[in-house]
Amino acid sequence: MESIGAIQSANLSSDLGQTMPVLVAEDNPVFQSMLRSMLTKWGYDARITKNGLEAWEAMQAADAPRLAVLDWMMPYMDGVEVCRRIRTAAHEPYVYVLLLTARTDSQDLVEGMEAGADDYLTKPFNAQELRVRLRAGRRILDLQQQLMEAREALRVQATHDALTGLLNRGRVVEILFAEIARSARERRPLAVLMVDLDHFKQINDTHGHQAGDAVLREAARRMQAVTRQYDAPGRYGGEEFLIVLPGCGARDGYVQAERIREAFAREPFAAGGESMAVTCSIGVSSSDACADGEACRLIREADEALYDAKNRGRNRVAAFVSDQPSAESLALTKLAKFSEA
Ligand code: GH3
Ligand code: MG
Ligand code: MG
Ligand code: MG
Repeated sequence: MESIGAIQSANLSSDLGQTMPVLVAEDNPVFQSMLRSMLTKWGYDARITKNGLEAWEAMQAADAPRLAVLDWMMPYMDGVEVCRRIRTAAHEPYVYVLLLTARTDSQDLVEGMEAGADDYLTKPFNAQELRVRLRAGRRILDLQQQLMEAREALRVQATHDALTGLLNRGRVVEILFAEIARSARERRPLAVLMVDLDHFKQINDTHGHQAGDAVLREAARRMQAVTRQYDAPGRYGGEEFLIVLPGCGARDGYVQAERIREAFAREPFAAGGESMAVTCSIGVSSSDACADGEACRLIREADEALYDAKNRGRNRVAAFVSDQPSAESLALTKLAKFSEA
């Protein structure tokens, strides 16, 4: 018996030290100060409000407590209504609600629980009972937290490339579709870059596959370092990367591609204790006035431009030039000739 009691109190004392915020809504000053001193003693950060309206306002804050002890009978708004509002707002993370009441009728209990309360305690209550019920609430919240973290980890896994940490092909193409729709709506330009490492097979053959992997990671890091936060670099295939540049026309896309090319060529890569020169070729396509559903065209044109950059000797940027070149694409061709010279 004694050992069980000892284990239980050891468990309970673990709620000391962690100051978990608890929202308290209680209009009676005696209960208010009682709750404040009990919760503080148990290691909670008690945030006392004096009525339902104050409690509901406190729950709107970004860092609102996830554990709430609500008195039923209060002026302005009762605890059941606060609870109903919390549930209607479908708070995430979940808010665990413990209702306090002097009512004992089982019909009252039904009403309180139906409003979305998780638990119920009748006044006057036993302090230890409140303490263990709060602990039960915390266990539920911990489980929910773990569930949310697992869900988030799965989401990251499903949308990111495991080797480089960049967006994966599915996600970056999805973003391209969304950004095309947005730029069609907002009449903003959009550029797409297709980046391909030069002679990457040789790197694998000479330094081994693991060094090749390290080069891919470093390539991803350099691309991220020079792209804006709202640009979306993704791993399109083995050593090919697709970058969506919202708001960039042909010229801005070209400049951005040059920046990436330069970030590769500037300094040798370190992989597997060795240092090696790594370059990339980049194809640029763009649309000044996107029409919905142009994703395939932009990818194809970036690919064609990339092919052109490879043919012209690698470590260079090429912009897609259509059969009927616009003044801007002609200027870009000149710019490309100039930077090659
Ligand atoms: P080019 O300049 O024409 O692009 O030549 P390349 O050698 O880069 O192109 P190629 O398509 O011939 O070879 C790409 C190589 O990339 C072949 C493949 O083994 C390698 N590769 C693809 N994915 C990975 C990966 O995840 N890790 C490593 N280490 N190598 C990869
Ligand atoms: Mg009251
Ligand atoms: Mg390659
Ligand atoms: Mg390739």
